[in-house]
Amino acid sequence: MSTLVNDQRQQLEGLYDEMRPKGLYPLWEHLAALVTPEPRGQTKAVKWNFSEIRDYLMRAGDLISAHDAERRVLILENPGLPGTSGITSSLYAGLQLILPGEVAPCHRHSQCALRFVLDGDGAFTAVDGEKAVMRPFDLILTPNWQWHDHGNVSGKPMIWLDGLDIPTVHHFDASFAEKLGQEAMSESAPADDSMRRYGRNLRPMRGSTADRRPTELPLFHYPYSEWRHSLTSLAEADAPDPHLGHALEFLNPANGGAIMPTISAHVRLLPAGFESRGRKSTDATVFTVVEGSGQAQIGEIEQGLKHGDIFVVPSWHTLRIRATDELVLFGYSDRAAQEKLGLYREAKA
Ligand code: 1HN
Repeated sequence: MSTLVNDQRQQLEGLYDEMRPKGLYPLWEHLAALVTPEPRGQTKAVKWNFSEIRDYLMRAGDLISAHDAERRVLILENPGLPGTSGITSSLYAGLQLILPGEVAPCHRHSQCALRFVLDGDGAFTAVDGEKAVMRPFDLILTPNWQWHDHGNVSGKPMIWLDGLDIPTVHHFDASFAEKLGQEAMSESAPADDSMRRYGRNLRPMRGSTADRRPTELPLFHYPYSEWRHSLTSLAEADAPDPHLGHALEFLNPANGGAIMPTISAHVRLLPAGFESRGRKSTDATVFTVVEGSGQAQIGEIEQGLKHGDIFVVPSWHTLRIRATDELVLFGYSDRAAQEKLGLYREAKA
């Protein structure tokens, strides 16, 4: 617009002033910012450390019960997205604490959630009345609109990472939620029942009495013992991918697709001394360091990585990872949603 003569500019400004109160704006002043040639989000490449958050969580644990809080969670809000409760523009992350003997009461909502266990052993998440026993670094899903409650029947505090699609649901203005009105749902199946039925790359024949979970999302527990074994096997079978290391995506056994409609999750192993080549993708990703240590270069930002770190790789920021010791990462992103919408892209550097 710089070629306009002063008089024209003045008249346009007058026009804008008149239109503004009527909710009308000139696209030609906004087009470049609205439709960018490449992603230009506000999400920052930040990092938290588990042990620091844990101290604050334990202090919150002295002051409010899981029952009173409904969910005793500290939100990890991205400093680039203040006031949104988002860790990225589409995803939320929080750390949840349940103390021994406590219950987080049963509810359901439109938002999809995953839990990744960081500390403690032996609490449970029940989904539609079926318990999954939570062990360190297990992945547990509570897909949208399924009843879920948590309880800590172990003797130690239990802390996990909650990953939800809250900003995505907010974007569509499609949030519904309800409480069951009881602490826990009555038991509908023995603990780990769906893992026995659906957890081994097989499923009960459709239409048989054994096929009892919702057909579209039958499995909700991916234990560390199993995914770690698969990663080890992959690392023995093949050289690491130059950009990803050894990487495995968690799958929905019903269709071979992502674990939930809006959220994808994966794990990766980078051998000691391995240095990945650069890769960028449109799905901003939340990572946590399960094992080992190293260094991540995220765009222009360098982050040291150690056990318990939670860090963000924003959309279209080139990620390079150097593993000092054998490094194992868990990551989740909105790739599942972007692929459905035809938006997902990645590029190698
Ligand atoms: C939720 O349902 C849980 O069930 C945790 O543990 C965190 C954050 C926002 C909305 C719902 C849970 C949540 C949440």
